[in-house]
Amino acid sequence: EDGYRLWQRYDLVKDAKKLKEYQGRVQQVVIEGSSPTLTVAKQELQQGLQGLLGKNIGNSNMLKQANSLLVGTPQNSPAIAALNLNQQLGSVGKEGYLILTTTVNRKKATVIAANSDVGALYGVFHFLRLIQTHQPVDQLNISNAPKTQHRILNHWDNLDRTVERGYAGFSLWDWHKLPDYIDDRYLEYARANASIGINGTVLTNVNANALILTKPYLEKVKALADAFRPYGLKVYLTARFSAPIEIGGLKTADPLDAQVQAWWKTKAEEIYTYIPDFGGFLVKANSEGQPGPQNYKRTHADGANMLADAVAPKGGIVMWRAFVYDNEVPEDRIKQAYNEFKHLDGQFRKNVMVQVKNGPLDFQPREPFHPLFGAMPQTPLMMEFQLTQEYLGQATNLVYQAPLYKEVLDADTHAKGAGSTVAKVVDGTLHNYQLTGMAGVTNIGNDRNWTGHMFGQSNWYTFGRLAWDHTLTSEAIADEWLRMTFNNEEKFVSPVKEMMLQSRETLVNYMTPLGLHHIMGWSHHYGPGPWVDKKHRADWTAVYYHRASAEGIGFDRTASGSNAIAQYFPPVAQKFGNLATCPEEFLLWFHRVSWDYKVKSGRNLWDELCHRYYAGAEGVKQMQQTWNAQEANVDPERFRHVKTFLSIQEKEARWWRDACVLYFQSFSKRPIPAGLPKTDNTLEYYRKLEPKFVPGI
Ligand code: BDP
Repeated sequence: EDGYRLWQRYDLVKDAKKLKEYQGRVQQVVIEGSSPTLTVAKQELQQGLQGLLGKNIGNSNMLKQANSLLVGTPQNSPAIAALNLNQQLGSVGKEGYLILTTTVNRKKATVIAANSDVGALYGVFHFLRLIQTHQPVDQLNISNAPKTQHRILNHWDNLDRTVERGYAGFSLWDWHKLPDYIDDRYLEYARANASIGINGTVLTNVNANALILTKPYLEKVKALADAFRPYGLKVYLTARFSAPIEIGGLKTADPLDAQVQAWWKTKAEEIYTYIPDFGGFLVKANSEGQPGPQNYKRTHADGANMLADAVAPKGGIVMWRAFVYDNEVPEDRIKQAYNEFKHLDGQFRKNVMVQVKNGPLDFQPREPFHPLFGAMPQTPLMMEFQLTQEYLGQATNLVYQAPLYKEVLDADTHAKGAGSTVAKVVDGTLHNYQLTGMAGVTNIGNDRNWTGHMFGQSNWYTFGRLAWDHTLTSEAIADEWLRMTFNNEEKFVSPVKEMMLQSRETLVNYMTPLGLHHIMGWSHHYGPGPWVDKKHRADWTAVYYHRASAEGIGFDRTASGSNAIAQYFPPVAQKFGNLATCPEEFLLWFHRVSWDYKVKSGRNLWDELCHRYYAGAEGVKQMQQTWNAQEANVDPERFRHVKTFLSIQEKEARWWRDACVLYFQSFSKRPIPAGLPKTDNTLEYYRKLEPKFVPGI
């Protein structure tokens, strides 16, 4: 039990009554057509049903008996075509599916029907999930389709197999052995993604290496693309903007230069000879030292459009990232993306999406939503979430991120009045985007359990589920994941789900309560570093963001300060900009307040800050208690793994608490409120403790 099987475990249904019911319902699998994707669907059903139902379910290409499971499309299955599902199928699109309890040839049957083979495969995974989570399957009338088109993992994987901000071992892609050796793991990876509806993967780091675009590497990429294709998983690459110079021998990478444009066109054509369904490019340009169009005094639109034109003939897309900041340190870094992109609205080609991080800074434990959402009605904006926990304790901290993602997706931009949620921007319904998507910077590596922390798997799972359907609740996703990954016993699921749901708020409390941000260790971003100052860029320090002094703490982003709030639509700007209405979780993000400022609890700010830090550390102790009480309900291996990691997390939470409380106390000059225990060590001790190196940078 090392976690390798993820949520795809298919162990025998333990509840005898349910087992009987399921066995009765599925006596035969009928798949009439044949294609690589349908073969995968067949194998999945065989493996899944054999495991879950404890018996070999026969396969047939003809429906002969009652209680069959009929899978396919009207094109490849005469039996499905005869059901006349056209109207219902018309509403589920290319990748959606129907799961229906019905009669076929006067025999009771369950039908999984779709418009494409991959739609049928998604339906198969849904059906298996119903059994895995002990749902009834005798009266099904399911119609399901994804809410975003491009549901894409972003691997920040380097060609030497190190992973930027990766905490789960090395890259899955074994470039050295590719293209000849196809590791089973590639197939397991594709299968896991298909099971949650992920349909694309960017193989390489956004801090890109042009070598990936050379012939030997394209041959390797082709091998991966071929392995993933049956699972509906398309391959994308990152494009280094200066590639025409580095591997093309040109003197410039100016996007308006005809030779440069021709180079990219030829390069794209070459890529499509290897990978006919190549998805397109993801680009980080003019950010953190990466080359880009601004090197030639061109705009992001110029750069994106050049690449878009190169991939357009074959249906490729360009995902151009809005995570930009240049060498000039601005008065407020979080304003830059909006300033650089908003005025370009309408200037991008139709096959470009601008990929925007969930918040305007950088994947902090909590940020308000990015003000670009809602501000670019003519440019499809793609959401970028980070699954890898760069700023969230990395691989040792248990943080279920669904509440973070949901908080952003459900936030109201007011772009077109109340109810203009970020989710509606991203799914295209608000501005009628023709392209839609969500990206997740993965937490996957070659660790046996894939994600380093066993519970990191839940964030991969969540990303897929939310990219498919952002209306799912954090609770529902946790429930599914726990049942599939561990077991269906209420005494396990209910307390552990509660623990997951609390975990993100607990982490915010012990790291960055009340809207604090970017106060972690220098460069590696691990552990507390509120004292970090005097680096070569002020906006890479902590003091730039918290601005603590004897008077108070926080970053004034209202009109009296950087006025970043003006980037939001007026109702949002008013809410955030007014101390009385600003949600407390964003207090120090938007406001600079005195230590004596009274918060909602009735405490002054200093006391509240201390209480939050202590509550966070206490919260981890509660997580430990919850987990320890589950010893009898979990296999010893995974029990021990999580238990050990929680004890690391407990130490780290105290480390954060003490370091931050002591550091901020050196400004507030106030005592730690009565009743709270003493810190474990001195501020000096914690300052020295800050690690100089941790892996995964
Ligand atoms: C930051 C990471 C850095 C990435 C950058 C990005 O610290 O390693 O390259 O984001 O998103 O969070 O490009």
